[in-house]
Amino acid sequence: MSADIGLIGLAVMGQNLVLNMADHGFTVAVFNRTTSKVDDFIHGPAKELSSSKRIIGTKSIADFVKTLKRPRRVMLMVKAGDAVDELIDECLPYLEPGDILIDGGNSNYSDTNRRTRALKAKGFIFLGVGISGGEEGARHGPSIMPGGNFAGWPHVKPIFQAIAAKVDGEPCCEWVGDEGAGHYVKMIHNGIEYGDMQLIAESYDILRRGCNLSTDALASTFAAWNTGPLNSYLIEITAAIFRKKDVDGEPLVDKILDSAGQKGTGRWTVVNALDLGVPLTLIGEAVFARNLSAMVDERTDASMALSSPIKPIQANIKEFTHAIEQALYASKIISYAQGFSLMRRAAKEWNWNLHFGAIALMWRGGCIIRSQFLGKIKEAFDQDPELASLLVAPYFKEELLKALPGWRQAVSAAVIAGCPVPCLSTALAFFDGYRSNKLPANLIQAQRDFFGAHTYERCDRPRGQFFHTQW
Ligand code: 2AM
Repeated sequence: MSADIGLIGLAVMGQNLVLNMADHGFTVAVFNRTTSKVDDFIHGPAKELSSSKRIIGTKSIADFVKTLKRPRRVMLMVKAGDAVDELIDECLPYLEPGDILIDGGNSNYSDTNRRTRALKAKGFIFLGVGISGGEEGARHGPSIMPGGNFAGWPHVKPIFQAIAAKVDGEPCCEWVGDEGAGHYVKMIHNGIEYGDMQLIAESYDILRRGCNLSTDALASTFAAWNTGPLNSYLIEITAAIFRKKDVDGEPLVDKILDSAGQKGTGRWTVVNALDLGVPLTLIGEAVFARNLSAMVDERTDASMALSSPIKPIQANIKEFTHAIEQALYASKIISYAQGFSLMRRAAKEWNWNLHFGAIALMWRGGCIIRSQFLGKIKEAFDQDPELASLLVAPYFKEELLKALPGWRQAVSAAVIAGCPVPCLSTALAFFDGYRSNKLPANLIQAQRDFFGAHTYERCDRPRGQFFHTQW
């Protein structure tokens, strides 16, 4: 009984988390269904740490559980879905009430809601923990978003905060909320990541196909953007991608097939937004843009039938590049504002006490969307935790209004040139819609009343009175 925590599931993320925990002085027991992977790990990447007994390999769940200190902390890093339920069922006979099961995989928050409740009823503590940062993050400091049964938090807090990324000395790991809140916030993180990536891709497209910029010039442009308000991991790696040459010396990015994959968390985010009635337009467009990109053959046929649209953009490239930077920045503000609005709505729906400043801080380092910008979001929520939308926070309001002329210029130039900019343009449409005290929904209400007697409210009468007209 010497291990501080046990981890089941030795794929790369699992392995790297174990190494990270052991590096921070924790003793970790490991198990994997295919037990040869335990040997491979113990004799491979974990060799040094296992010879000093920091990492203990086991070959059965019974042996695995025997090595754990009480209350036992069992972390699962396995494929989301049935595997998690199966493993929980396999572990339970060896555990006792008060032991803690932790799901660190990419589970759907509704599964985590269900598991937290079911295990609580049996006396066990369940935590659903979102982890972001990929393989590198897991090894050297991920962003960790814990939720579930709060009773488990004190037992894992020292471990998770030790291994998480740090920004200004603060760990990118704080309690998120009850039941599936941790996995929910991780899902939103992934949705925002879809949006950020699509915004960057659209900016690239305008500059590459619209303005005919070389990949070297693109690399310099993105590197310069990375020193300003767009400073972030994704902008940084984008500059590096543009610099990378293939074996023949040509830019590698030009040779990569333009068909984007997805694992589904972006889609989950958008489906959830539709269910909760929150206009998450930017991430929605980002998911659809990936869908459209994947229709490679159909697009190829259509490009011949309809002829490709691009007309060169004639502009002062320095000024125009700055306009795109502003469009990208403003659209990013819109996307995060939409994402935080969705979380606020979800918190109400499931009675989660979400701290939005803490969430922004968790994303500030370690994860894929990490950026300076998230520090500003944290400040905005620190100043006003009840903020209705980031768009009306004093700092972001100023930033949006400053960026607006460049944003309009970039979007309209893209539209005229025929460069598809679904996310940059939906962001602008949302901004203009959000700040309109008149939208054309009066006509929609008239139509609904016309064909279906759905009734309407009137501007010149109090809310809540409904009228019907014989049209
Ligand atoms: P494996 O090595 O035996 O396949 C990522 O796929 C991780 O999840 C791997 O460690 C894998 O174990 C594990 N995994 C997937 N399905 C599982 C299941 N039903 N039971 C236990 N582990 C599972």
